Amino acid sequence: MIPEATLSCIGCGNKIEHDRVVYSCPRCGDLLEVKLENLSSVDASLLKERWRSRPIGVWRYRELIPLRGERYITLHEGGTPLYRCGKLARWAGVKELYVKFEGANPTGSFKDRGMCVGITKALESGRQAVICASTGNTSSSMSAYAAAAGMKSIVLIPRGRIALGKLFQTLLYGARTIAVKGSFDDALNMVMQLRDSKDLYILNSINPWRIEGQKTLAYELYDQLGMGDYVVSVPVGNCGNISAIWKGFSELIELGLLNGSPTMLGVQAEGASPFADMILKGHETLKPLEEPRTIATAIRIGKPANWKKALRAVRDSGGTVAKVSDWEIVEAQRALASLEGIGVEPASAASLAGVKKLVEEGRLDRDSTVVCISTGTALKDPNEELLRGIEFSEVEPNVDSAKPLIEEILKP
Ligand code: AN7
Repeated sequence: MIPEATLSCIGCGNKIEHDRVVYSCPRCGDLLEVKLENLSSVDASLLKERWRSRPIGVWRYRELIPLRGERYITLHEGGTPLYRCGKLARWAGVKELYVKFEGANPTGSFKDRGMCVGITKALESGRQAVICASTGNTSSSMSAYAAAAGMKSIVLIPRGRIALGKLFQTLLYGARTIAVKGSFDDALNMVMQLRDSKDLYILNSINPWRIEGQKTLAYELYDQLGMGDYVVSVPVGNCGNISAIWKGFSELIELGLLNGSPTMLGVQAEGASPFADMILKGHETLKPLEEPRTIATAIRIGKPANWKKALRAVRDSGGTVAKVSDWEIVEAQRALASLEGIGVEPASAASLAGVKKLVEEGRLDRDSTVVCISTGTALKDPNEELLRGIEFSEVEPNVDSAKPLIEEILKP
């Protein structure tokens, strides 16, 4: 029932024993992935039966997450709602639109899916501390899961460039936090230079076990929607999540479970779009961006570590990419909240903004069914800039001074 697993290099195919702590191919230096062998010979109907007996969430799918299984660290991640959004479908100009609300995870973002698996693996490794670089959500999530697992955690964040809510969470859950006078890319570079430490376990998304947790989003879509002919729109920063979701779909296809073929759409902010630019220009390699800029701080990333996996996700699924402006992101954030009651942070709104933009550009069929991945909750980033142009009134503390305002609002 449980398939064999190896760590496999996406470049040269080198196979490594899956219990080794290693973040890139020792032979060629390329990215590693956890490879489930012979999936096509697994009894998929038996698998489905087991899944059905468990609540929806990351661990429902534990047969396809090849850990030792002695102990799972969990805060009940995954199992997030999938909303069917008629008003947003009209707003964006497509036939059908769903929002997968990852903000409902324990620390408020999709990172928890990968972190529960990553921290479980970190415990298995016997190392004493976990470490990551982060634009804020990874650090919040890692800090919480390290607390749950009883491990030390160390976080490197770009100083002054992460949302207040995320800084608060990271500190509150107890990570030792180091503010780097530089960018996220600088911080990640620093973390990677510590890769040979025998005390530290790195939990950025170059760690293939993070991807193993995050791929369960695809499994959940299969369980929640049943069919597979949809466009999945994902905000792209370090290129981990889009790669993970496509890995999940690929495995379902290999298992013979998925009817239809999902298409991946990767959305970046205009000022931080090295991945989208690579694809739009037809380049084969990514050209890093020195000074990425966007209001969506979570995806303010100039040198996405997982771009090769993401390129595969877009190409193999027949998908594409989109670039959206900060204002388009803010508009999408407001539409999600005010039309459907779904509060997301700016980076999360990029997925919806990208769908609207592609429809306007004639690159996405209006007849499409779309799933927008909303990666994190609105409470992460309580930000005056994001409220610009939204008014509220102040009155004296008596009802007579409020009445004219209320009458004004109630006017047909
Ligand atoms: C809300 O937390 O990179 O393409 O350090 O927080 O997998 O990087 C966050 C990324 C999308 C992009 N939406 O995902 C970090 C970090 C939100 C995010 C992304 C992030 P990847």
